[in-house]
Amino acid sequence: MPCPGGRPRVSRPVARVFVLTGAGISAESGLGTFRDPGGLWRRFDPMRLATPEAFAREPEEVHAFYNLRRQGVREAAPNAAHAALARLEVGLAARGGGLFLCTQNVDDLHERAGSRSVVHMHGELMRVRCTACGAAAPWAEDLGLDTACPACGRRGGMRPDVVWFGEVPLHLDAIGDALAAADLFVAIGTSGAVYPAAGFVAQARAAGIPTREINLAPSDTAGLFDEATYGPATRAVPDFVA
Ligand code: BJW
Repeated sequence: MPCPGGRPRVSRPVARVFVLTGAGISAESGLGTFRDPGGLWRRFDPMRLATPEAFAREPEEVHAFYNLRRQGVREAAPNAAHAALARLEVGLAARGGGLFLCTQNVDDLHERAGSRSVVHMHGELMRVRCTACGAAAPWAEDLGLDTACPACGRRGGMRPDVVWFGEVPLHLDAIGDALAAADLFVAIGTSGAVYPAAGFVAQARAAGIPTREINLAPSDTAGLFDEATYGPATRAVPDFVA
């Protein structure tokens, strides 16, 4: 198959594509990013809302923040960039290859655009987890101190099933294996400010895997990419997939 997105640095067929997405891919669906002007972490202190310590100290404040975010996700619709990645998954599979779609986003817009396999390394806003028994379950409604765990019945310990600062991201073994086996690494709409995801491009480079950035503007790690396209995701991602 032709190489999506231009000439690879190492000449070999592109069959296994590793795509890392960030908040920028959902920006044109109306979901705010974190670090752009007006972004969530410009308006709210992440240390007061997105750490386990913050949840232990001020659970009601944390619930209110995530209830608002959940409402935003419910009201948002996937955009042309999400749809293009769903098409890429089908196209690569038809050619005997595969897409490993790893998202830092906690929204469900990739799934609603038709992507069948999505790895949420920072968890999912539309799921809850019980801090008492560990059970996790789908949850699209508001969450509060009075919410009972569907598994153990305990109240007061339900939290959004997302990964906060200081917590270990999810699925790191599968992500590491997929990255090592990839023929192309593509980062879309992520600032490269948060680790370990920000380190994936360096890992890919060290393994000789060609790398491409698609973003509105150069990210913090832009210098590590072989190729880049700068523009809105709804235009740049469909162009890359075509
Ligand atoms: C567009 C666009 C358009 C706009 N089209 N593009 C020093 C001090 C303290 C901690 C650390 C430290 N150094 C490292 C750490 C660890 C820490 C970290 O990285 N901190 C940094 C801030 C320095 N990391 C962690 O704590 C992680 N855990 C960890 O490291 O565990 C240890 C461990 C690791 C591995 C193995 C074993 C142990 C956990 C990080 C959890 C991050 N959680 C959040 C919140 C999730 C829940 C929620 O949503 O509320 O995840 S923070 C937030 O940032 C969210 C995102 O997934 C993540 C990344 O943000 P993203 O997606 O890049 O968004 P932005 O806003 O930053 O960028 C948007 C981009 O889009 C921009 O570039 C725009 O240009 C672009 N864009 N519009 C295309 N239309």
